[in-house]
Amino acid sequence: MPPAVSPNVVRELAAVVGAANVIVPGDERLVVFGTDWPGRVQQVPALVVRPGSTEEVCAVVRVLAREGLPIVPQGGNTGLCGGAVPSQPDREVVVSLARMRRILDVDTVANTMLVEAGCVLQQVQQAAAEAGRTFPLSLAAEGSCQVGGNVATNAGGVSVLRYGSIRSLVLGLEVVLADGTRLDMLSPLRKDNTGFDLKQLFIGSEGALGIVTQVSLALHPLPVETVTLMAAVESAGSAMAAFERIAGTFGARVVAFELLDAASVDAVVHHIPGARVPFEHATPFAVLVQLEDTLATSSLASQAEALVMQLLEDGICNDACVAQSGAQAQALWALRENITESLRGIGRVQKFDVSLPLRRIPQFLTELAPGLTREPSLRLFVFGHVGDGNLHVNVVAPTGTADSAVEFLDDLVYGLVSSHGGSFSAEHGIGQLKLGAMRRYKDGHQLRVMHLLKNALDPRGLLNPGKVLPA
Ligand code: FAD
Ligand code: 2HG
Ligand code: ZN
Repeated sequence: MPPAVSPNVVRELAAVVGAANVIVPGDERLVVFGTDWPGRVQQVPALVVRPGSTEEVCAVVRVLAREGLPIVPQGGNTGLCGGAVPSQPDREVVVSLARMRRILDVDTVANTMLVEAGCVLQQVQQAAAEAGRTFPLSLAAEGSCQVGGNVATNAGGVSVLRYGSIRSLVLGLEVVLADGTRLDMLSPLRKDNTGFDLKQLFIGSEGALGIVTQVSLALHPLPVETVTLMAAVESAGSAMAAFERIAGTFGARVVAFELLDAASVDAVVHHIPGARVPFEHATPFAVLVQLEDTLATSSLASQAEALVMQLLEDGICNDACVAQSGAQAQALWALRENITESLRGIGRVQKFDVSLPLRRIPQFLTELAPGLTREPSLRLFVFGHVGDGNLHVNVVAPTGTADSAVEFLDDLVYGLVSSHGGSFSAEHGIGQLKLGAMRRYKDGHQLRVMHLLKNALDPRGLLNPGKVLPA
């Protein structure tokens, strides 16, 4: 079979980005670019191109569009739905943003930052901190994921309660369209009602409407006081009762309110050397809470300790640990942040990233457990950003389990989610792994409008085909 990309086109692309930045068949790195983080999807790209500037992205896209070649934008490739890797082998061109990692401007008067899309999230957090500000988006993949990928997935993470998902932190965007046009929506103005707010369309569009090349971000003041605590609770109901009290008392000072079930914590303790549970007795669930304040007028720590005492007295939690140092806080966070990594090697992991109305969460979990007993080898792990209604339900089957043995899980989990008024994808998006749920559970009228938008912006369907929108 002839290569999908002719040698002349490879030469033309090399003339744009440099020969070292075009990875061609025969180079084993192609397999890495074609494999997603969980290892669920492996589709070797026809080519990988690594542009170093917006102008190069435009030129690359123009060549690929002329040739009718499908384009897969790729950031840090930490996505969990197979969105950043091809959906068919040897035909699609991965455009990696990894070389576009310049911090272009930090403005501490307007509290904004302009970055290239390939900046790794941690790099952006560090640059903000060096300027005496915080860029508060935070997720366990922050050492690898890129701001462009965060925008394309509308990433959430652990600080959504206080700062929202990245949509709340994006002031402007630069995007390259499917025909190579550069769309400049970068203005960081906080007020601009000149017609449709087009940048919003691209946030969460998973590379199917355009390639994000630069982002204007909102910065926030650095907190002067941070409190991290973990509490042992008997049930998801008690976790929600604790949230009601904590959010009722601390309001916008609650950054994170995370749930961890015993199985998830055990997985981390077995996987991460030195990981330790801070409680005397085993507990079915724990909640991890982070509070912060930018004013040092009152002691957040003593208020948090007083509230914890109250929760213990009222029997809402059974044990608690308020971190007394940064190292202790980090150790508590390690129990949460390492769950995904700890589950990666222990079997065939089926991931569900769902959100529910908060009051329905305990009942959802009560109804979920019996449904799983149909396949006795399955193990359930539940954790997530429960304060914003987002649960990560991971079901692990022994390695080598046939797809047919776990097929019923989609119907079970999504059926329950739907019956409780929830969403089948809270923060990870659709990619190529959630298309079935999209077809079944997304409102038909909304799907039709999404197709209209896709056809308007990418009429030949070249940007990330086989993703987000079911055929
Ligand atoms: P990629 O994986 O490279 O791409 C993701 C999607 O975005 C793909 O569809 C791709 O085509 C598109 N894309 C990437 N870059 C661009 C661009 N520049 N322009 C247009 N499209 C682009 N997610 C959360 O929301 N919250 C979490 O708490 C969280 N925790 C995680 C923890 C771990 C350990 C891991 C492995 C993942 C986690 N994720 C989480 C998922 C993932 O990290 C996020 O979705 C992240 O935003 C993806 O960024 P990325 O650069 O790796 O994107
Ligand atoms: C998290 O919150 C991520 O840790 C990953 O969103 C969730 O592994 C998962 O299911
Ligand atoms: Zn998450």
